[in-house]
Amino acid sequence: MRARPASIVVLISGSGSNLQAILDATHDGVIDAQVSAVISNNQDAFGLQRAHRAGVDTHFIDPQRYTTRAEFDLALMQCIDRYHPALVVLAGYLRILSKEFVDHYYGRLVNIHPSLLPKFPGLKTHQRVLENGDTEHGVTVHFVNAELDAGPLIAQVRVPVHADDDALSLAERVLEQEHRLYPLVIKWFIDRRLKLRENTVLLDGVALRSPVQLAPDSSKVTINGTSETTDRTINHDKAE
Ligand code: NHR
Ligand code: GAR
Repeated sequence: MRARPASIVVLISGSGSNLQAILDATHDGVIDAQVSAVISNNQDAFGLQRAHRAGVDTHFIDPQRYTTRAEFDLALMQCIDRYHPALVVLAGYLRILSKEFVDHYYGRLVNIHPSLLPKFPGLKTHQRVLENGDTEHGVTVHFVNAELDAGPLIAQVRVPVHADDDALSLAERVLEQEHRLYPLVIKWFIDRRLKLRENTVLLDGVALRSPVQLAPDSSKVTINGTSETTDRTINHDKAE
């Protein structure tokens, strides 16, 4: 038991639909924590309105006011640390973070990336998947390190690519899965089932040899190649 609910700080740059899924899961008691602040590098991010509506503190930190990335990231860290977060969540945050920032939060900083990492790090993933002729695409949640989209992988959902897909239809199919996967992984972390030790991801004390796979259409999860019915992982008891 914690004296107070654990604190989560979410960084966004845009629409904030993943933020919304996280806010919903904290309000429903699925995630036993509160989002204590939402911070954006973009004043017009719709996610700031979502946070405001949910009664969560919001901050806009203006990159233009800082001459270097290091200074901007320092201001960001100072803003975040006032909230003593157990976890810092990147949810559509579009600025690369300095090594200083990443080291400061190592092991409690996660990102959701719209591809099956290590395939397609970086931006415009949906378009690149189509151009590459892939028949499968998906989403990955990972711990963040100083290398872009190359931190230790936690979990994925795979989705099919359809012959008539464009980047938008594909993005929608992936986003729907992001909204399932991210709250689940955050719940694991807050429940202290998910940890980073050295560079190894542990779930319930078991080292992951490959990212956990969540089925796109059921609550089945596959851990190190073994599938489980997910009483333990998904049909979690909701907090009263
Ligand atoms: N920072 C570090 N150190 N490591 C990661 O893995 C990070 C990160 C910061 C953000 C999210 C990431 C993604 O999921 C993320 C992961 C921004 C860019 C980028 O090129 C790339 C990947 C991600 C986020 N940003 C440009 C920049 O110069 C700006 C692009 C823009 O503003 O449109 O920061 O994909
Ligand atoms: C999501 O698809 C997320 O995976 C992606 O941006 C979208 C944000 O949507 N993130 C990146 O591409 C990070 N570079 P949201 O603002 O509605 O959550």
